[in-house]
Amino acid sequence: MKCSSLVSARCAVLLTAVLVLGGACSDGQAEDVSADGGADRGANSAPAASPAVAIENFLFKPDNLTVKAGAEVPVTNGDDAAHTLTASDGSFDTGTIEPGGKATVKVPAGDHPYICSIHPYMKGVLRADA
Ligand SMILES: [Cu+2]
Repeated sequence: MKCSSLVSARCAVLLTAVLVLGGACSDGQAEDVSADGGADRGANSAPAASPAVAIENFLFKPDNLTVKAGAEVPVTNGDDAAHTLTASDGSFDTGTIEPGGKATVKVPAGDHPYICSIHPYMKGVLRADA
């Protein structure tokens, strides 16, 4: 009587362990899927494969982007107001981009803080490795 109840207790423990392991496994798969689909490459990571900057609601998106040196980065203005993307060090300047318009900047090696010259509180950084 004592013996058999001990066995079934062990059995229950084993069963629980298997269930927990099974749960951990499917969690791992879910993480893999989200890692593949994750588009959240941003600050201080490897250069983006097809970098682009969008302007929405008076914000640069992303406002911190790493590209390859010499990369040409399209800048799209999705706002109803005109904007620019103007490097503070003079490396690049889109000039005025009208609402719905598009321009391209070529990013030389280095760190380049930029602003919108019409709305100087709009800020971002484009970086390129040498
Ligand atoms: Cu602006």
